[in-house]
Amino acid sequence: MSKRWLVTGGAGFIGSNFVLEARKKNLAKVLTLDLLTYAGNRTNLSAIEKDPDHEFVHGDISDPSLVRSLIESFKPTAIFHFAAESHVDRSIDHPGIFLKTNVEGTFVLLDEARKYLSGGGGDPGEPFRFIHVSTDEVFGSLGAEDPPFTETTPYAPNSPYAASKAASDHLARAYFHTYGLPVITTNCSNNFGPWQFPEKLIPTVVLAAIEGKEIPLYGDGLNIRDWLYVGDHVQAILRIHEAGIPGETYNIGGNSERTNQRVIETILSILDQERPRSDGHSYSGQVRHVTDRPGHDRRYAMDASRLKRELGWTPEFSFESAIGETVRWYLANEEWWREIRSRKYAGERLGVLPPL
Ligand code: NAD
Ligand code: TDX
Repeated sequence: MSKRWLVTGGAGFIGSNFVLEARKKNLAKVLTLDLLTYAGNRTNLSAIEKDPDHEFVHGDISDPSLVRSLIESFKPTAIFHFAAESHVDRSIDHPGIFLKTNVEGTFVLLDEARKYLSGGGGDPGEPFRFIHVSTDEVFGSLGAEDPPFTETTPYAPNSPYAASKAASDHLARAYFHTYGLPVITTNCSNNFGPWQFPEKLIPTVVLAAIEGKEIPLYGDGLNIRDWLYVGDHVQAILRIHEAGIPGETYNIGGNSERTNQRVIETILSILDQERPRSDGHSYSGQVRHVTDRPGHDRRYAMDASRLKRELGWTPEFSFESAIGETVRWYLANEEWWREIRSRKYAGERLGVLPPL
């Protein structure tokens, strides 16, 4: 197989969905580099545990000597960079680790890729690509009547997480313009699906509901996110790797704007059908309005028309069909999330964060 992909963050939510798809379709040999922070989980990749074309390395993207030796020995034809600290609430409490991983880690990867290519590395038959996976949050917040974000919307990050991702996007851009590193940046909206860590809205709601706990809805519950099924995000990234233009950026979105309140109502009505409460009441009685997230962006919406028009990508799943599948996945994979919940994971690495 001539394609060799170095995937960072491949034990996390989106990265593991990507690695599993790449190996299922035998698209490339894959080397996963992941630090296994509280959000990383080798179990996500257990289906390919014995796959001879997948290798897992436990390590930090901000360690230049490790990254250099992996690039020199594996000789990737592409780097897919998913690794990040990804949770906005945690970035508010502990911004430093977001700068370390998202900014410094991205810098190390870009710089080692540059040195590898400028030193004669690379495969003449396989044009090298560095796919930098980013977010809609770099664009800031929209008002109710504003048009969705496009690739030319100015950056206006509002959280430490968004600022760290914006900084990494700027580095990616600079490495293309200054050194000609063939970087493509993708900015995607909110993902959902299997293996999403139970700190994000959708798994939080499912698990709190079935455990009989209060379901926290921040502020007035009318903040809007644009939801995309993770499998559609993975397909978009594969298509961009195949046909995207180096130096360009592509917005990825589901055209599925929903208030948080509506997302929660949809999940709870699925649960009322699939796993009714023993007392016969609806789960909706467990929802509680809680203190808002500081600096909480009001609305995100992505205009993904460039990706559709130029590269022919369209999402396959509607929010309604994929949310049902996702809720059922969490119901069927109780062992996965119970194991996560039983860990004292967060404090162990960061020394500060309380367990969820
Ligand atoms: P996640 O938190 O589930 O997974 C992140 C992974 O990165 C984990 O496996 C973790 O162990 C690993 N990691 C963290 N620090 C590392 C380091 N220093 N070195 C090596 N590995 C490290 O995140 P996710 O939701 O899968 O997001 C993946 C990427 O997609 C991120 O870059 C994120 O910014 C971006 N993104 C996410 C969403 C979303 O809705 N989840 C939307 C748009 C973009
Ligand atoms: O318990 C909750 N209650 C609640 O009302 C949680 C966890 C969230 N919320 C709200 C905050 C947001 O408006 O739900 C919305 C979604 O929250 P998150 O799941 O934390 O996602 P968000 O902050 O929108 O960021 C996500 O999408 C963009 C990912 O975590 C980022 O990594 C990605 O870049």
